[in-house]
Formats: sequence, C-alpha cells, structure tokens
Amino acid sequence: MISDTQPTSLLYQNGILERHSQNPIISPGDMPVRCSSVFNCGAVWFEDRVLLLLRVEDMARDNKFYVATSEDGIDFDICDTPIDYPLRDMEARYLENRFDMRITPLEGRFYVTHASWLGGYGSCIGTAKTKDFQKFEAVGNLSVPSNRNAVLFPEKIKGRYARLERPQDINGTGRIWVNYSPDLLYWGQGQPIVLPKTPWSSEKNGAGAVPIKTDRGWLCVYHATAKNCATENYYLGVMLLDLEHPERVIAAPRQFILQAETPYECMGQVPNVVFTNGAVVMPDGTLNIYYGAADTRICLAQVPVNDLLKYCLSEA
Ligand code: BMA
Repeated sequence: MISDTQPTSLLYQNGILERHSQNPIISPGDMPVRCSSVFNCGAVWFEDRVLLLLRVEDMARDNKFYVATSEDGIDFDICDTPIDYPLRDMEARYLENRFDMRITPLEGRFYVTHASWLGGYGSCIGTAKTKDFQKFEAVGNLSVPSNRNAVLFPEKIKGRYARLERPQDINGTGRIWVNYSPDLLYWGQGQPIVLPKTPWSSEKNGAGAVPIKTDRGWLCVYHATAKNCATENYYLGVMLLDLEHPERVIAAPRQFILQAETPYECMGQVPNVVFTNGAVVMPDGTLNIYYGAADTRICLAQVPVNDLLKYCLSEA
C-alpha cells in the first residue's frame, strides 16, 4: 500500500506531472496497421511489464484494440493483430463505436470496462474479463444509457464491488458517481462524488485511471473539461476518496495537474485533449500516467506516487 510518509523526491515547480521526453511514446505510424489515431489506452502491470490496450481508428475510422507491452513502460512492442473483444447482442445490432477501455486487476483476473456507443441509444458501459489478454469473456449485459467512464475498484469495498462511472446529467454533461454491486452484474446504491467547482471542470468530469489504494484513501486521477470560445479543453485532476466510503472526498485540489499545452496535445483529431484511462505504479514507485493527446497519440506523464498523494493532501 502507498504511504504519504515516504520521502518526497520531486520539487513542484510549474507542474505536478513531468511529461516524458520521448513523448509521444506511441503514434499512428508506430502501429502495425494504417491508422489515423491512437486513442487513450487502458494500462496495467502484467507479467513484469506494462500492458496497454490501445484503441486505434483505422483509415475507415473503424475501431480496433491492440495490446502493447513494455518492460520500462516507455518503449512498447505492439502486437500485430487486434484483440478479439466480445460483442454483445445489442452491440452486434447497434454498435457505432467502443472506446475508453480501463483495466482493473481484481480477484486474480483482469476486468476491462469500456463504453459502447449504440446508434439511437447513446453510451452504455460494458465489462469483460480476461486472464491473459488473448481470450476475453463478457461479464453481464451492457448498462442502460447514458453512462460511460466506468472504472472498477481493484477490490471489494465493505463486501461489495464498486466502480466509478459517469451517468449523463440533465444538461447533457456528466459528473463522477460511485456505484455498487454484489456480483458485477447488478449495480445500484449509486452516489455522486462532489468535487470543488473550478473554471477547468465546469463542463464535465469523469473517472480516469483505476483508483490506487494508499493508507490515506483511494488516489484517483480523473479528467474534466471546460469550454472556451473556440474549443472544449480537457484537463487532468487528482482526488483522494475515503477507503470505505469512496463517495466521500478526502481531498481534491482546486488546481489541475495537467492541461493540453504542447503541440502534440493541442493538434490532432480533437485538439486540446489530455485524457487518461490508465496509470501504472512502477516498481520504483513512479506513477506512469498514460494519456491520449489530442485523440491522436499516446503520451506519458510521470510523478512519484507518494508525491502525488502528498500534493493531494497538502491542497486539501
Ligand atoms: C471523451 C472520450 C475520450 C476522448 C474525449 C475527447 O468523450 O470519448 O475517448 O478522448 O472524449 O474527444
């Protein structure tokens, strides 16, 4: 478990996160298929490597998902063929798009959550499980619309499975909720997570990476958006949630931890987007946050995980 008593090794200057000098670490030209975009990926530690599930949009703008692995978390080997991800009945009939896969290690398996966009219905949450990232099995049906940005906690909380999710608000935007299940099939007893109102999160917010268990609470990197006169800009923020009652916010700094500002984040299919679905705590305690930049390429931002925890608590 991560603790905030470990020594601080990063001096905060302009930002909390450090962008990797090799960014973008995966671009469309690196893929084994001709494609226009590599979107935000799920990320997990698997067999002594970082494993990413990359969403790729090919030249027909069809989506495929590829596994990539790396020992150092920076240079990735990308599998030649896309994964075979289960298609449910509703998806077979209405699917337009699947996106935003997150990977949670839970009870000896890996659970992948994704959003399915069904024509005429909108966004639904789906879950699949795998042991090896080769064979995937659907878990239950899709959620009813409109819901997305689902990420499972890596363990049961007070006897129930828990996930963060983002049901649609009345005005078409959305906020993060926590929801519970006895069996990963039936979900209920949901409660909103109330975050501070800030100018960078005025439009929507949603879960990002899988919550990281620390001795002070669940450390969560999330995304938020705000509109300006030209675009809707994406930001990353951090929050700490109570270990036993994750709907209770222990700390949520008012400042964002990452905004789109480099050319690779500001130019692409959707400009001014930094969006994470996955972060991995490396063996040396560095948190590797993998994020999609401008919906076109994958980038890496890093911070010692206990520094992020301390920062979160110091801003509470
Ligand atoms: C969200 C998701 C993300 C994407 C973002 C910006 O709704 O679809 O995959 O990065 O929009 O386009």
